[in-house]
Amino acid sequence: MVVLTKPSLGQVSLTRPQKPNHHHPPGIPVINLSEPGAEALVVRACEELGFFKVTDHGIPMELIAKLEEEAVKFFALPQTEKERVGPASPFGYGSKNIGCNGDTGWVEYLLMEITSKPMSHASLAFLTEPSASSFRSALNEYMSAVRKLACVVLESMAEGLKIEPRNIFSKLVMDEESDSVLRLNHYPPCPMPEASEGVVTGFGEHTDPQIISVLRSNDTAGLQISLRDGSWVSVLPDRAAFFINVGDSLQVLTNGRFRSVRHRVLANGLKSRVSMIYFGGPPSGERLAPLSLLMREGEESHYREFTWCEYKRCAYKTMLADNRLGQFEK
Ligand code: GA4
Repeated sequence: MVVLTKPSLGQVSLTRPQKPNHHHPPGIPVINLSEPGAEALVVRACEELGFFKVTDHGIPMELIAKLEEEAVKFFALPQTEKERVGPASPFGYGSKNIGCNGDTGWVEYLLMEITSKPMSHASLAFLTEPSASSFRSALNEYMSAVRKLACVVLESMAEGLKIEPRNIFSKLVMDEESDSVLRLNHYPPCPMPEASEGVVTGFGEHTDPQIISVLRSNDTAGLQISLRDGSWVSVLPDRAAFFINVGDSLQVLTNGRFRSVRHRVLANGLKSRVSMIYFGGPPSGERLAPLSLLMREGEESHYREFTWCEYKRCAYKTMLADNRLGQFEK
């Protein structure tokens, strides 16, 4: 049996508890992608929330469970073993510190770069060790399945928006050079200090910089999304489903029609939460600007053109909660 020593809260920041929301919280759209008319629901969800849940995604549960099991095994290793992976700057293992500008959370994680070459070539040397071969194969299988799912979703967005070609968005994440990331997060059960009023930040509020994020978690709650009025809605966990986030780059490509959703994760007092997220980004040199196909007559671009590489460079200088797109608004 593995016994984990109780982690200490240290300098992890607290999340201000919000006043109870008296009106009924709106539901999160649940979309079955193979259902007729799914495209229109996808577009509506991207416009209103920038977030929805996908069922009937076709990714076998075994493949998902295998990666979860490997992640749980990894996070149960002694701290010194985990740190051998190397710090997440930007790819590697991180604990409590997020990014490099002072953000902290009640979380530990592995960040991995996705390259067109199988994992052997990727950033984390430990994955090439023979003992890591089952972890590596679970990651590779999961990554290619989830990337395909991201494509199906991006193609249904294009279809719902009635723009062609159908792969106008998906080609950006399918490109050999696409700059995508896989993140495994572990939120250990958190000893709740009294001052926290039961609310400790697992991962602080932010929007994702990429085009699309595809998230899957175990059965532990914690994820919340923010509505336009600034209130937070808790997302019921569903280990069999995937959750889709619109990222900043897709907000730009649609000239603000799709909303890059602010979200955060609160720590749980009792159970640990494990999540795995694929962030689909464009190739480094890709120029991002609103698609002219989507512009109505007389509509002006809300953003100045920039390359993905330029956006990332700026993003890594910001703190999680910052409004990163603000710097690129016209
Ligand atoms: C948010 C989305 C992804 O998790 C991530 C994060 C990245 C990191 O954890 O290193 C960033 C964050 C994310 C946005 C602003 C910068 C960069 C931490 C941070 C403060 C991997 C990403 O691409 O951007």
